[in-house]
Amino acid sequence: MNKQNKIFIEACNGRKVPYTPLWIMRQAGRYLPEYRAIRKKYNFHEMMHTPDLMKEVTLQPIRRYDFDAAIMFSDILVIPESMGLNFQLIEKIGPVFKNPLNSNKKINSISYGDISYFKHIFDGIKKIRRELDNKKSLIGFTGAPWTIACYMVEGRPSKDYRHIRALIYNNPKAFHYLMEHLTESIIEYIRGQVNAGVDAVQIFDTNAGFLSREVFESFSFPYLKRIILAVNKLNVPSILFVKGGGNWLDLLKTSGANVLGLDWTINLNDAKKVVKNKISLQGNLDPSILLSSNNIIRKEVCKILKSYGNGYGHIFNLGHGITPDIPIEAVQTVVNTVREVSPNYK
Ligand code: 1CP
Repeated sequence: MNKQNKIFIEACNGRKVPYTPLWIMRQAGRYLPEYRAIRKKYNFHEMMHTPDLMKEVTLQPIRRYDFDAAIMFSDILVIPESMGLNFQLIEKIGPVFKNPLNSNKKINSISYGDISYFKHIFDGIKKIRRELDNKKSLIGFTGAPWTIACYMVEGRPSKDYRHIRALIYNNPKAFHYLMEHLTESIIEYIRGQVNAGVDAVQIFDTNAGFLSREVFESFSFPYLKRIILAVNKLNVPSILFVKGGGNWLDLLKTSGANVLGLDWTINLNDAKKVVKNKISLQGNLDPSILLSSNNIIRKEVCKILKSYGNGYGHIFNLGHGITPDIPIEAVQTVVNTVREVSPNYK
């Protein structure tokens, strides 16, 4: 079956589909008991870089929920690792770098990522694509240069990312040097993902909301556009998720992305008016709703479907990642409701 028959890809391109396809951000993660069982035996890096484990964890949510797309199990921080900056995942903190870029000298010593570092990831993609049903899509992904740079400079998750924000003002040359090296490395990494078999590429700019619109526009957006152009040249849909970018849709719609991922702070109907049906929209249920009763979840999922309304070009998703405390039944309620109710809007 060719790519055109995958419902997720059809929706990315705004074409006719029988129901609204869905997948869930961070669907391959710790809310799943089957993920936790594997995670007990292996560390995060072993899971990312062992093709069979990567395949297994990627397919777990598809087996359980029959989502329309699988997202490859990996992390945005493999890019810094390919540049020689390693991190460890520390319980209750998150990713922590041993040697963050906390001086101009360290930033200026950065060079392009080593593509051979991704070999096992590309092997994993090939294995997943062989086992995944042809009607389902495999989403590859990357972090945006800005979001990745935040972790490299700060060295760990931060409440405000103020050191890298200060760098933009104090040493824009060093900042651009880092962004340039990230952008080129990311483009090579995406090429490898697409060659290995991913059907679409999502770019996560999770930390964009820490910037003013003006700074985002000059210091992050140009790099995003270069990456999107590179994805588009590879003939797979590009999905841009800019967390906190709901108020910047007039700008984001010029990114060249086929799909804009939205967090829950914007109404889908308002967003649809801005993009005028030319760009598909992905989102945007608040993940915290999944901590409520099934009745409430059902009602809120219906509201999202109604807010997009009639027509194509909607991919159902959460407005951000699912958290480990969310009950597995809550996700089943989302899936059932989307499958049952969304055909009414087609
Ligand atoms: O088992 C564990 O303890 C690992 C937790 C975990 C998981 C499951 C991390 C560490 N990363 C991942 C996988 C992951 N990360 C995926 C895989 C596929 C899926 O979606 O199912 C994806 C797409 C990511 C992307 C990612 N990593 C982002 C962007 C998206 C987002 O959620 O905002 C970011 C910011 C990261 C960094 C990161 N890696 C891991 C954690 C806990 C974090 C966030 C740290 C923070 O709070 O800033």
